[in-house]
Amino acid sequence: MLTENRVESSSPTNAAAEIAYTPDPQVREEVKKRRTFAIISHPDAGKTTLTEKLLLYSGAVNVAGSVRARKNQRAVTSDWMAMERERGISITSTVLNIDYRGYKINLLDTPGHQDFSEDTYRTLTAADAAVMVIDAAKGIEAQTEKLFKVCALRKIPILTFINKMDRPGGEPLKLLSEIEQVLGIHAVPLNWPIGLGHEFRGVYDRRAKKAMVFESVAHGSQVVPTKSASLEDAQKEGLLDAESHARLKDEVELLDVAGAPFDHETFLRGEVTPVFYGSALTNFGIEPFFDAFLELAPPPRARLSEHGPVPPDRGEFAGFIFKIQANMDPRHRDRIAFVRVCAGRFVREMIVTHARTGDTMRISRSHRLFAQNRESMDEAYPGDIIGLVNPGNYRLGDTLCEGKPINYQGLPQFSPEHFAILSCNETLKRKQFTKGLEQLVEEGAIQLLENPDALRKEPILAAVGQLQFDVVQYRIESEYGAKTSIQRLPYKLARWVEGPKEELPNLILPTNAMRTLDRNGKTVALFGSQWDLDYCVKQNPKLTFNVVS
Ligand SMILES: Nc1nc2c(ncn2[C@@H]2O[C@H](COP(=O)(O)OP(=O)(O)OP(=O)(O)O)[C@@H](O)[C@H]2O)c(=O)[nH]1
Ligand SMILES: [Mg+2]
Repeated sequence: MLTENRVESSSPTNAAAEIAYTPDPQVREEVKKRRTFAIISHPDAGKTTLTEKLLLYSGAVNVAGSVRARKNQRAVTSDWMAMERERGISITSTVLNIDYRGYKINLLDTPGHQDFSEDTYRTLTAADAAVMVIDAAKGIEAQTEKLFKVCALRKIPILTFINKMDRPGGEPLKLLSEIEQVLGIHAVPLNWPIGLGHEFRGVYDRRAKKAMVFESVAHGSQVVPTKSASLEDAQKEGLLDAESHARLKDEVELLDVAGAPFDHETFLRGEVTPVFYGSALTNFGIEPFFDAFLELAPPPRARLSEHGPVPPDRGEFAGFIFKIQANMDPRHRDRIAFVRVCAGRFVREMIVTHARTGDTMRISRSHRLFAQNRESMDEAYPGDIIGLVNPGNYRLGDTLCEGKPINYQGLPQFSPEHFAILSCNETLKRKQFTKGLEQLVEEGAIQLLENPDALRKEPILAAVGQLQFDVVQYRIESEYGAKTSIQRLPYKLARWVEGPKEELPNLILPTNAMRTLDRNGKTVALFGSQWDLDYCVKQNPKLTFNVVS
């Protein structure tokens, strides 16, 4: 299982004292304006659709696209990869940089499918808050629960958007108690749906005490016309008929009497989640949700390094690489390293230290990212995400900084559970094949092993989820032009073998296990079952078998 195999360094809210610093007033002002958050959930709950609508409401796009766009329809911005558009699912996380109501927002749309959760988990490390999307008809689904736990562990504040209220089946009160029971967090509705399913017409904002009724527009591609009125006047002003008005008043009264009030501090500690109902497809409830999000979500906070938490408002720049992606822009065909700025001011042409290697370098090619598009970025502050052209020396988890080198806490690591041999079908395309594979490994799209005892040295792919194999094959063909074939191997577990140097060659493996080497030359044993692994551990008392390297 994925979560059990995840290994992460200590929590970001470690109690160690902050490192000494002098606050920079200009950086502090910029920090206040930043909101960086990830949208998470089980597949298909509507993350990408919600993302697109936030772009629409911020004015970043004029017409919202759809996930499964027909011929002359616009496709969504954040599913930009060919395979994502073909399958109608998100495969890789996307960064979108938007300005809205004076805030600088970095929005991270993540893939829901568990086979791509390495990417989702890494992206979450770059977020200061999360929006958890729930499909109203389906309730809390498995992957949402897992991702919720990761956020809870990192104490990231979570807002809940209950989506697809336009569909029959979502019972608002039941969903609230499901959140509380399954996830163990208090849920406080900050708005309440007016009508359900086909009758879903609007939301009641409990804090502003205002009813909002929306008018639908074709395909939800534009901002929807909205009428609002106080609860008392909603009928008089023609928003609601007598019956719905009476029902809404009853429901609101019940909530006010029965529910605990919302407390912002408790939310920031991750102990309560504000809940919003809406429909990303029809845009009903998007605007009030977005506004509340800006009011509630926190600006960037101190982030843990090996020297303790580093405050964001110091003058010296520091950031870490949480994602690498090759070939985003077909015009450039290069590799972009995504740097989350965590402290200080970044300016283009700045000289920074690469903390892992100790090298210093000048950063001249820095970009602001909007899905696959980019523009030059001259300046950045905590919360921002910079796209750097990666000549090949950056790795996932690396810290870049000014001044005394620091290393931000590491990215989560995963133990692969699926293994396969990948072969290149065309001898003449061997070079492209090797280059493609190397770059996808650098992205963390797949892990690579080799069998030192095999006669033909063919790469062994190691994945957390099998769909990763499909992605690698598809991308090596479409982005590097080499057709491949794949042969699955019968192993289910990988263990990094460690111990005294002289003991390693004495490793005794059961017959249905395999000895391999990872890219750093470390020994990795692959096993067909837990039983084989347990047996092997007993046979080799001087060696240890670790879940990750
Ligand atoms: N009826 C209805 N359908 C919706 C709504 N929001 C999204 N959908 C549909 O649900 C499907 C999945 O939406 P996506 O936005 O791709 O979901 P996702 O959470 O991004 O999925 P992954 O990224 O693959 O995990 C699409 O067909 C959407 O059109 C909604 O509010 N109502
Ligand atoms: Mg998606």
